[in-house]
Amino acid sequence: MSATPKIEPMGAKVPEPRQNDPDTLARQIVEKMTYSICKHPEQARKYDWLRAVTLVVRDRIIDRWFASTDRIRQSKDKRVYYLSMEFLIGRLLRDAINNLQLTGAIREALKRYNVELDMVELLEPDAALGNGGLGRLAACFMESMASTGVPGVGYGIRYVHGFFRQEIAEGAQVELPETWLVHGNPWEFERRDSTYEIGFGGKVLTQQEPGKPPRHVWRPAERVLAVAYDTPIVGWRGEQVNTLRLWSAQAVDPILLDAFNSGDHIGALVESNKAEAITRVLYPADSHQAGQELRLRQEYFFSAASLQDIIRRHLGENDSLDNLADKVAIQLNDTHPAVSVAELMRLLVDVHGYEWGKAWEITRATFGYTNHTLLPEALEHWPINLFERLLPRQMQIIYQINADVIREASQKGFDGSQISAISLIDEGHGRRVRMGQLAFVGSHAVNGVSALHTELMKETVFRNLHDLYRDRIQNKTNGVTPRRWLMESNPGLTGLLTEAIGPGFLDDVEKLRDADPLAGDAGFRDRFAAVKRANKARLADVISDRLAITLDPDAIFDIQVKRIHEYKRQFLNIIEAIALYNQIRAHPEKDWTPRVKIFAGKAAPSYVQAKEIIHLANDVARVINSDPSVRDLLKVVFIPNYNVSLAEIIMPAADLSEQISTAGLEASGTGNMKFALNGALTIGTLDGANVEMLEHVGEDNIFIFGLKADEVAQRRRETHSGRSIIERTPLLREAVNAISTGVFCPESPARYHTLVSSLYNNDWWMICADFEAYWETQRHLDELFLRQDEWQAKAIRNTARMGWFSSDRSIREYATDIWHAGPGKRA
Ligand code: H2P
Repeated sequence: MSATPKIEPMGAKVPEPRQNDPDTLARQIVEKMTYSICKHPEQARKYDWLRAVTLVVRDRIIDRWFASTDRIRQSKDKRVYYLSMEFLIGRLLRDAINNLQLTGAIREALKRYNVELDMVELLEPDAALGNGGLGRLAACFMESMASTGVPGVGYGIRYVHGFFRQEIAEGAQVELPETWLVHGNPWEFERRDSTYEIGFGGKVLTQQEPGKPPRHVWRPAERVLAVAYDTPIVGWRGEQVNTLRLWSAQAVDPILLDAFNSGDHIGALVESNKAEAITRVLYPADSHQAGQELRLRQEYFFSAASLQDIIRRHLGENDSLDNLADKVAIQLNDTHPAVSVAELMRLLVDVHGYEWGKAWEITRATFGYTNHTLLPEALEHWPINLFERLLPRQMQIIYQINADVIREASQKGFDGSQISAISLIDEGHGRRVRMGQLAFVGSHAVNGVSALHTELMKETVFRNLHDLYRDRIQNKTNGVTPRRWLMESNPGLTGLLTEAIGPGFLDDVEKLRDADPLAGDAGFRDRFAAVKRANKARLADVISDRLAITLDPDAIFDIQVKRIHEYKRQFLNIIEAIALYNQIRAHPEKDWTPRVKIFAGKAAPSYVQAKEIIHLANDVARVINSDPSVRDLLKVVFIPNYNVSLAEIIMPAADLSEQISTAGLEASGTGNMKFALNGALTIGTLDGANVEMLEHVGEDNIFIFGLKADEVAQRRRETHSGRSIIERTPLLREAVNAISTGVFCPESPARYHTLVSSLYNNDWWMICADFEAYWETQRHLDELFLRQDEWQAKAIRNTARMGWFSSDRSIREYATDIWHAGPGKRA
């Protein structure tokens, strides 16, 4: 037999220096339009242009993708696998064009056909495969791994319907399905050759040979196929392209022909529907335990597929799994993929014949776990009977891990209550598997996402596990990618900074520090303010188009955008808006600083209070915006359907960023970083990463108010109530009365009864407790805004000092301290 001839892919070794001049690009766009889309360029519709441009850019990415994959394979470097149930990516075209530095040339090329690049970019649907901060962080991390040269692969789920589309009907949130795949997805490549079978249910057979440990064989009752779809993630300057691999579920038999032929046309499809349901919809709950069987199926499905894929790749390049932890780091993004710990143990012990102790050593050395929240309702735990029915062998393994952990704790002298806190099984609430505990014990490193959050993890949720494994918890403060959140979303500021301090900050964002002294330069301050004003005008246009509300770009743009949650306290912000409204009407003679309060965000469909907060914001907006007595002084806006693309317009347009969570509850925040990087001042509590922002930007440039985390905990222990505070605080009392007497909803005056009574009763979120401090700080900011020189100087210092909050820095820390991988750790 003759040897297989070696065929080099085009451009794989040295990415062929494709011509990137506008002429070549223009010609190639028309070529794609003709031969790939089959449209005469004169008949091309808008979406055809999007597709043609994407395909031209994609060709350039593929060259680099091959080169990166080859380089990683040959170097045998350790790979990093980021397992995440959510990747909130947004649009990819602008990101790719920017990172390949093709923006100017493509804009020019399209102009030849009278097509605007901006128009084309706006047509791309957002890939909204995530709920909020956790999913967006995963997307920033993917981009930063590619930009910093970490050989990273993201694993997740290819949801057919991502995060729901939010409409506001008569003030209330309505959820509609989101359909990002209707026009096809030119970024993804289906990989039929990477298809795995995933089992559910069934039974475990135990084989016992004399003198040997028992062997367990899982015989699942149900099988589903996991099919891979790959999306390239282009790093800065296109030097490395990594892969995001998303799994789609399919039935092993697409149709049961026997059933179909006997006339049962619906029954013939039941199995395939059941299989495909696994990856059909993203669960729209952020900090709430979803609790349904489908969710556990999703978690196991993508964990098991990813592990099979990782092991196949490893065994293709290594003789055995003995060195798995030297070549592979797997990061669990929250507890959602925590079942991977039990699954890897099953694969090592049952399938690859490892002895239990050795398997545990490999497993622990391979996994790292990131915790993103301390909220008890978000810590996943599954009823034992559900877990056992769906994953019988994994349940046995969890019991065995638990027995080992409990033995270790007893040997170290832990008492009964400490052991029950450590146990992987919660005996108190109808017996449940605790996924946080499983992820913790199965990982060599456990991290929080800001300094404060990490300390609180040690003191609260993982107190006893931290006592047992003292070196395991470490901190990795979140970050955001400066490519998307500065260069792409704020070209005006990027241009100004490049002129002023040179382009060095594009490669190393910490060099923004060089702009710090410019806070003292009046000319620079004016130009900085002009950029901000233009960004505010751009947002005002969007709001005018969507909501027919006219805004004055010279007013303070005071913005709170994020998931709607009681602990994030949009309610506090709304109450302050009402109090301000009352004061402006009571004292029209005062010199009020014009202010626009902007809100956006989605509530989990089942989260009643959060939906009421959205309703209230819209009711308040309607009344205030139609009251001529405050016309130019106060406006309230709720922008529907907050998503990544809208955030890219909002972040650069803020004067003031609201980061006002009840202290101790926001693990980090990342919106706080995006705003400040774009020159907004922050009003916030001493919570999450605000604490480190204070350290970096300096106390004169950030506005911190309110109770601290330990004070909140103390008040909660003292059964604090809001009633006495409301009674003694006239501003608060009037605002709360206005809500409870139906001023904002005369058609249904009792609408906010529950929300208001939550304030009077326990004031759990410390809204009443923090109101006065918040109000005072806001009035101080009103005055400051009138002194524009001072305000702009502080804004410049924010931009200049936020470089540390780049996700490149976060990724380097993960790579060094947890993964032992990346450019600094070449094998
Ligand atoms: C969560 C935390 C944030 C954190 C983010 C990423 C779960 O995001 O609450 O404080 O910054 O993860 O670590 P979110 O609330 O937006 O869903």
